[in-house]
Amino acid sequence: MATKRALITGITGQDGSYLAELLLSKGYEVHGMVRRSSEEKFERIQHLHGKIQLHQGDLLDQFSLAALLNLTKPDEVYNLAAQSFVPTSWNQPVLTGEFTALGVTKMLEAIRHTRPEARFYQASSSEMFGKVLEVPQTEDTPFYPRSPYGVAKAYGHHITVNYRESFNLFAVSGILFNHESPRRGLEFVTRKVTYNVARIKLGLQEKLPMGNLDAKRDWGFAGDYVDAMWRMLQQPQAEDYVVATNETHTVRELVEIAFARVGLDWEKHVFIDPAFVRPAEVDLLIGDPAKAKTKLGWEPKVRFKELVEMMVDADLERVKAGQR
Ligand code: NDP
Ligand code: GDR
Repeated sequence: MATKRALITGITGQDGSYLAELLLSKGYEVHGMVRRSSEEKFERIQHLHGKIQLHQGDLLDQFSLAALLNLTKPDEVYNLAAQSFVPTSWNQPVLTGEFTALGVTKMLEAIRHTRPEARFYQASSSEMFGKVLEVPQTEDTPFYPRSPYGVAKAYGHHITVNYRESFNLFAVSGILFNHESPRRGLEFVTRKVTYNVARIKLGLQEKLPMGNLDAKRDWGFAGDYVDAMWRMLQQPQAEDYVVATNETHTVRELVEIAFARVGLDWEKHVFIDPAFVRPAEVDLLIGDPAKAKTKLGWEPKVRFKELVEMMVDADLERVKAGQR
């Protein structure tokens, strides 16, 4: 069988790095789109150097997308690139809309005109459910986004469905709930907690400022979730799927488990700083992955406590080695 080719936007991000590993392990030729930067670090994919091919492009530049599709001729396109941090979306709502919403249309248009046979995955989000209208949330739960990021992702979802129905593209929207790993960005709550717990344990700092400890999330492991993305593109028909663990936990539980892992009492170190409280909150996210289980044969392997402990352990090693 001919080698399959995949193009990943957002390959330098958490999910991009795990997806690239997965596709390489399946024998794919992996191409990644990266933004031009004055300093190219690409830390998350350093270990894949020589195994993947990187090309410059930007979701804001339609021609760069079409050129990349022409060059790489992918069988599968995974659109993971986005402005993905919810609080930033209140400070930069227009930019978030340009990347996270219109960027999807730009990619879909590029596919439609240059590579219509490619299968397309759009990284949609549980943030679209926002002020939830149903518990747990399924593929049929209506959206009620609570941030400019959630609004932009809802646009990305609908335009993906629309291009599938209008132009018969194989385009799917994966509605993924929060997923984390030792490669998670430092500003997201899980990694913020595990990294700072490691620093506190090693005597490098004393206190940890936090926002809303009552917020609830359905947290899974990024390594498990990229496998669901791939499975969606192997189906006979393009459909949308919820990917989640079907468990919900509070930020307080996250903090408790992380501090307990290193034998510390969180209440002696954590304080609430209003700077980390959001203008509007998503209070109770819990996804029902029944369709993914039945149709994709997908199930989460790593559960919440194991995930948090894995991240604390990894951060302890990193901080000891003087890394971030
Ligand atoms: P990250 O923030 O770790 O990675 C985002 C990626 O997008 C980076 O590679 C970044 O590149 C790239 N990017 C941002 N803007 C542009 C642009 N204009 N042009 C090209 N590339 C750009 O996100 P995750 O890996 O965590 O998430 C992947 C996707 O899944 C995102 O779309 C996110 O919104 C979505 N998602 C994530 C969930 C999660 O829990 N992780 C849950 C549901 C959805 P650079 O390195 O140059 O900044
Ligand atoms: P989220 O992730 O907004 O769900 O988006 P994040 O980890 O930033 O927040 C989760 C919850 O924790 C609460 N919280 C804090 N959050 C941060 N970042 N820092 C804090 O100090 C803090 N204290 C409490 C937040 O209020 C929130 O309720 C992630 C991103 O990956 C999106 O791209 C993705 O679409 C969704 O998950 C699903």
